[in-house]
Amino acid sequence: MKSWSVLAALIGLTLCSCGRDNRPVLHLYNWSDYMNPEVLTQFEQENNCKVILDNYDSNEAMYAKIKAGATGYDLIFPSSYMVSIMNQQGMIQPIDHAKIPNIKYIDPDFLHLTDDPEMQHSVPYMVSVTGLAYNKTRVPDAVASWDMLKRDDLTGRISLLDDMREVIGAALKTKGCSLNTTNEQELAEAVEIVKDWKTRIAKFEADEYQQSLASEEFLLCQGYNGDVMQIMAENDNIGFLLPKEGASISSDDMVIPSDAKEVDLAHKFIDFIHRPDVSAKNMEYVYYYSPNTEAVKLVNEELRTNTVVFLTKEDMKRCEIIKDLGESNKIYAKFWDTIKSE
Ligand code: SPD
Repeated sequence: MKSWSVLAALIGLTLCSCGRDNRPVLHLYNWSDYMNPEVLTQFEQENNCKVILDNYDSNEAMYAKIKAGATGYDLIFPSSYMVSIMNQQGMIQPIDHAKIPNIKYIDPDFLHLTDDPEMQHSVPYMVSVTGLAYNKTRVPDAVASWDMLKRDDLTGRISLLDDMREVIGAALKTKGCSLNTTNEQELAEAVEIVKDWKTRIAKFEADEYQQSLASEEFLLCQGYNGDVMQIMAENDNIGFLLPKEGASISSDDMVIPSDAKEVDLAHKFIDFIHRPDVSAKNMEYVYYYSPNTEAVKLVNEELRTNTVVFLTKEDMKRCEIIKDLGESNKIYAKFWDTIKSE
């Protein structure tokens, strides 16, 4: 009997010590398909910590969750206009540059595009542009225009992003307007355009359109360049078009929430992600551009010459960055509700 209880105690002790993990945990909240998992593992190994990653599919969804009281995140990746909103509402904390030596690699030419050029409370992560993904065989006559969304022959095989600024912004571009307009007449006209597009779409979708494109369920999708490039890398039949009327460009930035627990580790992560070798490895996996002057020299030739990811100067001229519109943000939200509810 005695030897059995000793054995049981030993097993219990072993299980207990195996199950214990005293490493600090870094909680990330990022867009889906936006991070190389190997890079996360490498950070865990180099810093003897654990990383937990949660995903969201729009700035507004992330903001609503945090506003509703979700806590526990140490690093979030909102687009620049959302960084501005979160900063004004005291939701994020200052960035300590002394803890991020690799911040010197951030391209200064790029910083003018963000809402926080001094990087006081955010550090750029990746850049995305929004265009149209399409199936080359099934839509061989596709053209680079938002008017593709008016094609009746594609009814039921189209998706639009579930993202108010992206969708209303695209409609504004078709009218030759800024995607940051606060003119209610222009916005009302854009809303009518979106309502017309809505009659042909299968759904508003920001998370699973890649799979639906690959399976040919959807033939035309509004999507982010890197997301589409991830499919194109494995499927020659998918193409990406940057509409001639203009498109949005977004800087998705890293911010530390005010209530973050692992503030030092979050700074370490920002520094790590901008270490040129790590940044290059991340870019090669996600197919998005990171404004890191040294990393862009390290990415493989195939990526560096890829004009879906590394836009040409001509394409860049057609892009406009989404801005925080202050009180007028509410007008977009009101119009978006009308679009979604009808
Ligand atoms: N997989 C999604 C990557 C996010 C790209 N940026 C989104 C910008 C929204 N304005």
